[in-house]
Amino acid sequence: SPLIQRSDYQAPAYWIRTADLTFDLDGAKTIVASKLQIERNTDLPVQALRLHGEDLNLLRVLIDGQSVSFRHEDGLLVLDAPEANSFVLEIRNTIAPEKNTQLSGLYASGSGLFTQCEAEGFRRITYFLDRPDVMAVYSVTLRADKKKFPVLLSNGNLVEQGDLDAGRHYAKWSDPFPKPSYLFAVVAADLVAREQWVRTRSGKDHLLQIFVKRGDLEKTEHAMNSLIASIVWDEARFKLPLDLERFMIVAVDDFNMGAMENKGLNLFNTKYVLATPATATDADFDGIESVVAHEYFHNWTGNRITCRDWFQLSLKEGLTVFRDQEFSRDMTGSASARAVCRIGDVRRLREVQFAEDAGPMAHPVRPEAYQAIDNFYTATVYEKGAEVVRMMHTLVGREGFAAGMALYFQRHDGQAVTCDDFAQAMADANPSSHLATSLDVFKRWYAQAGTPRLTARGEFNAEAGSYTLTLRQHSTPGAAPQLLPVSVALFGRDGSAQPLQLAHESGAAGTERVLVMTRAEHRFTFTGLTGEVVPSLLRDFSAPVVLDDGLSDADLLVLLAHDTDAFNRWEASQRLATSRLLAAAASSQPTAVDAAYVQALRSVLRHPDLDPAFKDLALTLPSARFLMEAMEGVDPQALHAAREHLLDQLAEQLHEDWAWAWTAHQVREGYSPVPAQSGRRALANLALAMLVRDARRSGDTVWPGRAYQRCKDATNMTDRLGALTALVYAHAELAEPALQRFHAQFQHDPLVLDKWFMLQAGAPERDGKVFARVRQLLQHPDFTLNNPNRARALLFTWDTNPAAFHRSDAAGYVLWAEKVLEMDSVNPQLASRFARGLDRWRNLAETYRNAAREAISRVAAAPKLSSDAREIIDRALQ
Ligand code: B3K
Ligand code: ZN
Repeated sequence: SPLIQRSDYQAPAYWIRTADLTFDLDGAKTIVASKLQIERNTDLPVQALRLHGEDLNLLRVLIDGQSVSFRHEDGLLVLDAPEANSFVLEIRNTIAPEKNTQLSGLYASGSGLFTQCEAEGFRRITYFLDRPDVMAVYSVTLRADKKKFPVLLSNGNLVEQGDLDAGRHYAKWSDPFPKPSYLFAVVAADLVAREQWVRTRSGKDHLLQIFVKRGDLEKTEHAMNSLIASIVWDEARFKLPLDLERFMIVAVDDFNMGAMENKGLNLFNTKYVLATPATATDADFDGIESVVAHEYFHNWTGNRITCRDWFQLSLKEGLTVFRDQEFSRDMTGSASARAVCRIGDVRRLREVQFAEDAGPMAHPVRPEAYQAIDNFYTATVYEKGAEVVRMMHTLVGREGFAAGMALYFQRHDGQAVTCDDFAQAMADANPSSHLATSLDVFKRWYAQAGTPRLTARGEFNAEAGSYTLTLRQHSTPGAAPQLLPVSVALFGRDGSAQPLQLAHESGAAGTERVLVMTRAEHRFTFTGLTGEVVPSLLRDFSAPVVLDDGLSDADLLVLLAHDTDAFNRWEASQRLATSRLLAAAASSQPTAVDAAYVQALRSVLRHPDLDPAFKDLALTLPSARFLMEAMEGVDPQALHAAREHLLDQLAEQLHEDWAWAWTAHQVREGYSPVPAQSGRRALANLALAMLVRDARRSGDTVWPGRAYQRCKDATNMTDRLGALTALVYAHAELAEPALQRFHAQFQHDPLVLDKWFMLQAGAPERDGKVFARVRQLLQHPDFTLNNPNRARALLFTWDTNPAAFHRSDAAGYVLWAEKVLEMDSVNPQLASRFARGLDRWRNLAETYRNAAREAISRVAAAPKLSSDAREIIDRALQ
């Protein structure tokens, strides 16, 4: 397919004002009748009416009641321009939901029918101007067999329902808000709902409903609480109220992503709705809270104001991720738990987005061109996009940001707009901020791909009592300097925070401030210092860059012990680990870990005041995925061996400390997924994993026995899975019986079974056992490529598990190529995601690189490849 360019944007030649749709729903064949009120866009010359349509069976086309001639051109239905500027177009077509394995458009999942229209799924339902700047008011009539499909839902308000002949029934829905087609949704299924009425500040009552399969109702409490909390938060923080009489969430088993913000009718992957303490982990509870919030927040940022075109995707996604991150932080209720959220977000950003930005799929937050838009729902658009919004927040402050949001809604409510419009509103509401005064420099964040590098070097002048910090940014080749907010503090060697008085300034100095870079190089001189200092830069990760601050181990140990910014304190632990791991991976001898580092980790673990969740993060080594980005010509096996060896040493040398940590962090209260409990569980489970690992060396049977016992009698999934993980990751003998028990116990719960697959596919490789297990699991009766969650649990976990995937015998790549092709014939969106497991092949050591190239070329040579997969594969080889 051709490349779509951002610069080619043109307003639509026609507007669709209203869409009156009637569905005769049936899994094998659904009849769609569409009646559209259309107006010609008189700003443009008269031209043919071109409608998108894909996999449709067209029955008839009428304009103002008269049949007209039409033709098909490059997947478009083309009608000669009607004479009238305003007319009614009627179309009748059929579709086959049960054959729709792509899960885009109307498809079957279990015994129900569901839709997914973003980005371009509506055209798989009926012919339409399927682009986000065409916004219509929809009324929808659904007719179906009442027994099979007792629940019939669409966007907006239910206006009528009743029975029809032959065991059929109908429901009429009407949505007063004009919306783009990607926000359209229909559900026809046998479901039950948890319901709750809420009153917003204006005194209006609203009905909230969460629809799930019979039997799942008791698993929806957390989702409902998260929804209510989101409503309250958005009204309090941004004065954005719920504007709908009815807000529905529907859970579906087969879903390509997490969830979808259809107006008033969100569709959710069951993974982000269903949770009980017995079946979901602390992380699952957090995931539900953040995805429910994310989709709810889209109701304003995405739905009330939407995107003009798909290049602007980050307008709604970056902003909405920022909003859900802020929500999750606010929900934690403590400063240290907020920092833990931030660390988690940055960890994902650096593992996934930085890698993306360094590979063949690198693109700006606002991409310039695409072949398949579904390939651009990326970590860059979402997570880096959220960092861009966060930097705006840092530059204008909390109040200023709220003012910018208010101006954005005042200007653009009800419109389809661009990233520029958002940045402009933020700047105009804060005219004296750096954002406004350097808006063009700031906006390079939208236009330039790649992760900037920031080097920082400091010089202390004892005579003058001053410290000069030189900051220099290195953009990727061809890119211009970007605006970087650099949050900074200085610590004395004794760990005391120093005043930050710039040379030309007077007045009281604080101990933390944000330096703003708008050029390649800046120099800042701080005065009034009495001794050497250690700089703490990019606090709370104030800009998404790679920092080279040249700090020594001694400096990092000061920060690890004393930094008042929890993020940088954690970062010090990661930096100490990273330098050791990279050195070990590069050396051919096993490297003995140094006592100073072990002692520093012990101090963190035993620290009387630090939060257990923080300790868990600080004592967790950087992932191999993260480390691979810090190297060139990566040998994944050598890196894995180095990481395993360091873990073994930490398990041994901190044995007593781990044993203490396990005992000291048991949670005795009844289960609740709150940070005060989840942090203790996380640390206890890390300790258990280290103790079971160390048993492999010592021959101890007590800790594996304890872990096995915990697998049996744990009262919540976090602890059960934690214990099982300890056994499986250590390749303990008891892992097998524990896995079997777990399977027997949860075989009827698909979401728990996903964890069972994931755990085995994600285990640290040892003697090829994990890879062999993955092959075996592909044949397991519970495995299927048709369910995206299951495919992801096994295959995506495996192709991001470095040592189980990057094998020196290339067998991993051979399997990868086979599965890309197999998946592509079922579900192209899923296949193209999976295909990205080899994105960074050029960064591998030569033997891996050659084998990877061969596997990618094999996929490229396949006679039939979807445009989704084609784009990924072509870019990989470019
Ligand atoms: N907007 C949807 C993502 C749609 C993905 C289409 N391939 C979910 C979200 O970001 O909220
Ligand atoms: Zn979103």
